[in-house]
Amino acid sequence: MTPVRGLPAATATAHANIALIKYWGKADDDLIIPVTPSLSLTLDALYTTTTVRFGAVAADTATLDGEPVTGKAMARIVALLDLVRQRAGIDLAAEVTSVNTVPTAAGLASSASGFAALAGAAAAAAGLDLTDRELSRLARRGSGSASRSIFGGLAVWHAGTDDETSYAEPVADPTGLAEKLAMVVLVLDAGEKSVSSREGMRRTVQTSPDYRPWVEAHAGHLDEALAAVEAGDLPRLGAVAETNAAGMHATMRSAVPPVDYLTDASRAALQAVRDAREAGLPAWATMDAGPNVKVLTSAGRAVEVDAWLRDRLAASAPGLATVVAYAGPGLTVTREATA
Ligand code: FM0
Repeated sequence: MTPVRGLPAATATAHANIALIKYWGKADDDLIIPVTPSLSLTLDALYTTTTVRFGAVAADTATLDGEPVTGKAMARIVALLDLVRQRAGIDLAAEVTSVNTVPTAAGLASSASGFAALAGAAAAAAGLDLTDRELSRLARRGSGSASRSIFGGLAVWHAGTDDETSYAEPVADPTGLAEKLAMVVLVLDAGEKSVSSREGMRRTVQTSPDYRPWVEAHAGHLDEALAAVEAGDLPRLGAVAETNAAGMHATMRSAVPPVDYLTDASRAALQAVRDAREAGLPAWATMDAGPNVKVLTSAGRAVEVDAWLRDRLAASAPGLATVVAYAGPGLTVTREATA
């Protein structure tokens, strides 16, 4: 066998998460300290696996699904690698290989699973032995939502006030509600979003008259959602998740210039979710920085909800792809054995 130069490689897998109570707006752009806390469900079907090896290349390189990563995306990876190198006291370039497992090219390649996997793999490859909380803080520096993808099931990201206090952790879930939840992802448009979430939230914080009122309502939303989890009450959780997400999108629409991720297909899907509920199905909608609609439902009825929505949207969205996802696990990391 040809010996490989450099430190032993490490590989990490992290799953995507969808926020039920949203993060939108930063108090500190550099450290990625959010204005609000947030609550999310980690999903089994969408994940990223990343391998990092230090010392085998002359300059940092990264590939995603076999394609070289360049430009701004590469700069964000290098910035996270720099944090890891600094902490480990090493000065070696890294080779990063990342694979996104997103069924049917769903256009949901989330920065959450990506930066959580990168943080886990890079830290282990640099020989660091970090706690989950430290990994959450490190992943946060890559992308805020990645702080939550260190954990499986339901996770809350405490906003905090500085690097030390801004981290995610699992939510107390006495009834095991996470395992009874599912998300039906309606993939309405797999293309690149026109305004990045980074730019969209900056513009919203700076210009939207609806932003502060949303932040004020947000604390009550999170309390309500946590109380719903405590009680194992899906309808209660679904209702507040829908309200919180709708409010977030309203803040964007009144930003200057407006940020509107909703397309006609999104609006039709939101109506279909309301109709599904009228028809007695458990279904509540949430959306992020793009046109796709994610439907919170129960694990036991997710297949039925998926079929109902696909049937209802068949005429208006002929090419509709959907992904049915259940609660997923937290970060896993393996380190290559030293010879
Ligand atoms: O996930 O600027 O993490 O709470 O998905 O990299 O910190 O991509 F709807 C938007 C995602 C925010 C809500 O923000 O931003 C949520 C959102 P970064 P992210």
